[in-house]
Amino acid sequence: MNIDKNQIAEHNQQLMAAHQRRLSQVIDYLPNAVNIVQKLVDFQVAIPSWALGTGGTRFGRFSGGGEPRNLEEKIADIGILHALNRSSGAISLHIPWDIPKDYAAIRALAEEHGLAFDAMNSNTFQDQPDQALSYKFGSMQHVDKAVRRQAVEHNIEVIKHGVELGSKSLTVWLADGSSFPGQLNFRKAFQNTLESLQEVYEALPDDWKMFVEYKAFEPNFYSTTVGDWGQSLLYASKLGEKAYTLVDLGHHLPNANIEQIVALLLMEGKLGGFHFNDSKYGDDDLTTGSIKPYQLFLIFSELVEGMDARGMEHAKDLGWMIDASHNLKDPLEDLLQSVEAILIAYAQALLVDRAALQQAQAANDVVRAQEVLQEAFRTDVRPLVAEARLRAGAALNPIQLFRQQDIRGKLIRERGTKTVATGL
Ligand code: AOS
Ligand code: ZN
Ligand code: ZN
Ligand code: ZN
Repeated sequence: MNIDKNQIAEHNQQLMAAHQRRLSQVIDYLPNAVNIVQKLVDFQVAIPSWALGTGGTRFGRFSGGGEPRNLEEKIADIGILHALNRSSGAISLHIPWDIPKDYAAIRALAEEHGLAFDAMNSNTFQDQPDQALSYKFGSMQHVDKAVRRQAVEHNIEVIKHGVELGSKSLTVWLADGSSFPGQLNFRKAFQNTLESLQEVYEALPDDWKMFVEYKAFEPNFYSTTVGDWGQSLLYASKLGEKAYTLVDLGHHLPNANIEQIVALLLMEGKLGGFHFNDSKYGDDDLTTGSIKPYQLFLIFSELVEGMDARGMEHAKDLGWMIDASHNLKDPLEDLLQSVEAILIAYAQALLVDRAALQQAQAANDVVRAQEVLQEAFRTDVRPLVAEARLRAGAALNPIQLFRQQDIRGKLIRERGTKTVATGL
């Protein structure tokens, strides 16, 4: 199942006149529009292999059909996304859900779709059928050294798979923690985890990064051993210069000021990557930008300001990924919406008049500072995002083309209605 260039060209032709009209209105009053469009073309958001199927909740799962049944089909799905928007040019794998049987073939397939291999993800939050020791009471924090050793070895294994594929980073998300007071000695749990992470860090190639992802709660409900950005930063600082904190938007306690967290991590040179999603309550993993688009913009505003201050390249120097689950929507349509929301927030952040904001801050002009931010947030940048797609050879309206071509219908006919994508 491939989308060919003619289908995209035909679709774009139909929408061209309306697009040009909307674009010319925006370009009229945005002096740096051309610049922004190029930055949008360059910006790529990785898609995790586990976001291509229906996630469900612990109460049930309602399969949508046509879901990818193996790594090859997952790559094909992301190939579809990337053909439609030219902004999803990377895949993030999860071991053991995505163990490649033939590295060369998998690399060639990804290349065919223009996809790179983003961060590798390890899994010590589940027991696998052939596993010797259980992670029921944690992995890297475990009181038993043999369990910790098994978790370390698994992570080293994941790095090896990644090296074969050309990935350059490992994301470690640990479910470790406790559900009841007294269950854990916090200090020992921290030290065991640090020691385990150090052993994995030792095995990291020189040009790799390690991302330490934090999460406030779930699956553990009393304490999490990497529970917030302070704990993650402690680990990353103690590990060394190849270790960074990873921010998943859904992993904070309610109302946390994520934009401030991002600003300070960037200041310390310790922000490594992002998992985008949105939520109203906890780790809901809803479509990015569907609940709190203003927060997403404020986060991007800090990212742009902080990265520029450090001379970082927006598109290359942080790992950008979506981490979401789909209970109701078609996963591919949901991912198209998420990527669009990310690009919109990024474009709005690029619009912020930094000089005016600095002036307002220096003068304690609170009203002006708010005006400057909201001027950017309230600008309709959708024509710029669409123009970036047009220039990159993608579709002006990816979801419309996805539906016109009945891509889900074709996938269902090819793969069947009762498909369960491996993973979450
Ligand atoms: C879990 O809550 C984290 O967000 C992980 O980043 C990710 O969802 C998990 O590793 C998927 O397996
Ligand atoms: Zn995550
Ligand atoms: Zn999560
Ligand atoms: Zn999440």
